[in-house]
Amino acid sequence: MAGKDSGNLKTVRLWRDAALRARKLRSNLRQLTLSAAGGCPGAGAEQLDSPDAPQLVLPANIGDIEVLNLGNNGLEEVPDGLGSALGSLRVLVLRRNRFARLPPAVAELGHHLTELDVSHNRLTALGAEVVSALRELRKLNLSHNQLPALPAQLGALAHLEELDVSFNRLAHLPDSLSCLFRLRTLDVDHNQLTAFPRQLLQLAALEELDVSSNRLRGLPEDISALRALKILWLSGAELGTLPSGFCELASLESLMLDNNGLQALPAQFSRLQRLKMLNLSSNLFEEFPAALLPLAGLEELYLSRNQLTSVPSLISGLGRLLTLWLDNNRIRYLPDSIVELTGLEELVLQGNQIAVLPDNFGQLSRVGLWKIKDNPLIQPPYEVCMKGIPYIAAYQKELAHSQPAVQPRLKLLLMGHKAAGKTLLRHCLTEERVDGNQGGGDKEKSYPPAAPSVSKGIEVTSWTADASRGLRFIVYDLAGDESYEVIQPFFLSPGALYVLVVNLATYEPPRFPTTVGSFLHRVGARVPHAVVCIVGTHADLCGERELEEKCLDIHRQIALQEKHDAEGLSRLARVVDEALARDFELRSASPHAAYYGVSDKNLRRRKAHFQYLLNHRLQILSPVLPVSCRDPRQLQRLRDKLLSVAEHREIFPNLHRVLPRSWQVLEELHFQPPQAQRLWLSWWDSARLGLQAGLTEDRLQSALSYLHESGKLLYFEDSPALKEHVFHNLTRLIDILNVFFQRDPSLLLHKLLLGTSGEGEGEGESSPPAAAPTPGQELLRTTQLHHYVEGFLLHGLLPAHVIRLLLKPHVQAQQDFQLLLELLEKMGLCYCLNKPKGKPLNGSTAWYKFPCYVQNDVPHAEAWINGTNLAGQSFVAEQLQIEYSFPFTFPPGLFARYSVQINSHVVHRSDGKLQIFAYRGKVPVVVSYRPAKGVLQPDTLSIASHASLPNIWTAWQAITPLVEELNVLLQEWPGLHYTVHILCSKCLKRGSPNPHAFPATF
Ligand SMILES: Nc1nc2c(ncn2[C@@H]2O[C@H](COP(=O)(O)OP(=O)(O)O)[C@@H](O)[C@H]2O)c(=O)[nH]1
Ligand SMILES: [Mg+2]
Repeated sequence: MAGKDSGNLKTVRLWRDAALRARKLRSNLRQLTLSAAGGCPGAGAEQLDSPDAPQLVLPANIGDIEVLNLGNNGLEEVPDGLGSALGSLRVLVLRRNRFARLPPAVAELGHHLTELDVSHNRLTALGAEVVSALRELRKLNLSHNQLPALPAQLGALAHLEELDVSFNRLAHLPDSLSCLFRLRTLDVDHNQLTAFPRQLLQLAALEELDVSSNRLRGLPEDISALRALKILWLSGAELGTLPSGFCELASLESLMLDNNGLQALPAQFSRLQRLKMLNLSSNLFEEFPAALLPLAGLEELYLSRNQLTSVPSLISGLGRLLTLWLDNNRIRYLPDSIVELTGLEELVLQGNQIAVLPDNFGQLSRVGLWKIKDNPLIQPPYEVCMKGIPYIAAYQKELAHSQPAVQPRLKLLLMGHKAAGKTLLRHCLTEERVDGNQGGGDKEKSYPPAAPSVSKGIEVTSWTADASRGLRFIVYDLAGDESYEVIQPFFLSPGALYVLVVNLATYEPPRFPTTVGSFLHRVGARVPHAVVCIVGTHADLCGERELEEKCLDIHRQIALQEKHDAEGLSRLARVVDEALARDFELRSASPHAAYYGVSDKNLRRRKAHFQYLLNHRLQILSPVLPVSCRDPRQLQRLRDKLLSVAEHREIFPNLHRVLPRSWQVLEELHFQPPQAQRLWLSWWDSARLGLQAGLTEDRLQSALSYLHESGKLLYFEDSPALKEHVFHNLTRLIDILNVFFQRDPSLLLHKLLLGTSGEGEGEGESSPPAAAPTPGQELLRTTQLHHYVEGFLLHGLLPAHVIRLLLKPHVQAQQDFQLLLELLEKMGLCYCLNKPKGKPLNGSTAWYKFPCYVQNDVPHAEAWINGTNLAGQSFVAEQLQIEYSFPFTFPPGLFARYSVQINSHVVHRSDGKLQIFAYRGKVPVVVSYRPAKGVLQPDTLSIASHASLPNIWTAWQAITPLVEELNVLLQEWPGLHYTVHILCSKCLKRGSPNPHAFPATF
């Protein structure tokens, strides 16, 4: 049975065992496999292009051969003399050739042939004489052909035990089929039947039947006649209902009923006591089918994509259950008894409405496949659930230890173009109310409280928006300047409220893409389902009419952009659908077909991703909210609006998440003086705070892990260099990041000069020596520093001691400084040029490279003097190139981050603004970013290498780790659409202007 969409491994295993058994039976036989001369296995495309069908010549003395495999040869005829030469043949395999009819020579083998495989050919008819000659046949495979009908003579093959006619064009089956008394297995799936064939009801020996993907529109009541049936596949058969006779199929073990518009099961369904696997996905069940509950032997149950709202507590009676899929329903809660299903290995709950998981959920410790995404979880909070069952167990244990606490906090992100009015808006919103009614003021402006800082850039503050309810916003003011592109994405996290700020005074319709559109794309790519509200500032500078028109225009263009994107995605999803409908064989017939050579499985995965993208659009709250920062009443209206959005339980379940009191206290302690001011805490410092919060050390890890996941602090439990430290002071960290991303040369120089002025008193071992400088020395130093600033802004290069000068106001201790550099590397913002792997530098100056600053268009060629330039080489050796293409939006800063991420894999690298030359061992690699040129040429990122053809494998090995690193980075952008292609250098050799792109499927 081919091409099943079930994801159920057990059944697959069953089939594999059966196949193995068949092969074992054959292994005692004398076998021969032949390939056509010149035919090269795997090069299917080329073979199909050649005009002449290949010819096979049979070797002499093959009279005693019992198994002959002529598969995969592009044959249209069998070799001459086949019938007479093979007097002992029992098994003939002709699959994957180009036969249009059964070769007449096959008839001559009829009296001894027991197995014939003609699948994956171009059969449009079976010769009646040939068929009736095959009277000894036990196994016949005709799948994946173009047969519109089967000859009546088929019914005369009295020994037939297995028949596969799937993936043809059959609208009827011959009546004579009812004579196949010995038939055990029948595949008729993916044909054009319009009703269940009644002939089959006579086949009392039938154990396995697949009638999927036919428009049966119902089953006969007397289907109960098929008493021996163990495996029945009825996927996508438009059944609508099941007759009660269905429940008499008492031998059934595996049953596929997905995608049939079923709303209920017959009451007697519980008679199917032997059922082990049941797939009811993609139906219309609104209630959990109660008739399942007595099926105590059930091991796998699939109920994905229905409309269930609850799960009965009696589900615990299904004590043998290993696999339970309930994703994409409307389930609001799970019964407490679900934790009794301790044998569960797969539990899939994604895409429901579950807010609270039952107590003792952590008991389900065998669950290895766990999916819970897209649920409004508050207890345990989303961040805990996402990390897996052990983390849930730790949370629930902790909650049992200490009281639950609700902590209404919400991250609010202010985004928008430079000078949109974000910072003033933040000040006005968070300052005590101008009308004076709300005296008292907010003492906790800065979160966590910290020394006032001079730097501007990204800023984070705390705003107690509703003191009576303790509701607090953590406000991130994301600088609009392009230089912050690399770090901005770090702050875009799920569950935040996004406020996109637009300056209405300067807004003009043509500016929509840069001031609104691109920001929405960015947020959508990072947080697909984010809640965005649009605030228009500078309302006081606009006339009433102007205000209205501009707000309306923004509104209209957002709708247009959304429509355009959704249509684009739907179009792409349709291409996948069409490719899927065409079937793998046809898809592989021409390299110009869409999704050439891509497997059905990968196509379905791709389709699921499109579906996900289409279902998870940004939630943009309309209308545009105009505000003047000079008008207290308008500001108050905006405050009220933001509060009402935040408190909307459906939109922000996060706000109501339940925490163990100890975790909450731990968090608060981290942000209290004196530790609040420090840049980081050691694990031991944190552990001491933990004890104060009532957490013993063994329980600290899960608490810190939660605080990290929810963005309260940074704690890298998996980094050897950082795991002993807790970075709790985000304000200071962000100030430090800002230092690197303000690209203003005079400001940088100013900071460096400030840094040097206090030199000598610190413990700066690597800094140049400094006595009291003379004016001449002063000048020299200034020139030198100027030089460093230039180098930084041009090449992104800085030596460690100059970085120290820059950070002087923020970081004093050498230890802090080292740690900070580790952190910057971990975040993927810079890499050390000359640090030997795993060893400290021997006294020499470490140089750091910040790829986002590299300005030179082409990499410097120094690194390539010993090597060879790829561009000049591509015609000599085979070029291997993988290209990622981003039709909607390219993640800002991705190239720079990627550039850091690959550093551990390459040597002798040389960086340009858009290109990196490097070596992997001795093999050259090139990474190139090509920004979009209009709509027709999207952004692309490619990874290339080359080698001579016999060694092409070395090129593959060279680029594979780089491809993997990119895939890891791209996982940070779940809402992003991109395609991956392997480019064929042969096209270039043949003089084609563009290489052909084959879809890559990893
Ligand atoms: N008249 C007026 N000026 C505003 C308003 N909002 C911001 N501004 C001014 O616009 C300029 C840019 O604002 P700023 O908050 O720094 O923008 P940011 O770059 O988005 O943070 C500043 O001079 C603000 O004073 C407003 O509503 N009305
Ligand atoms: Mg600002």
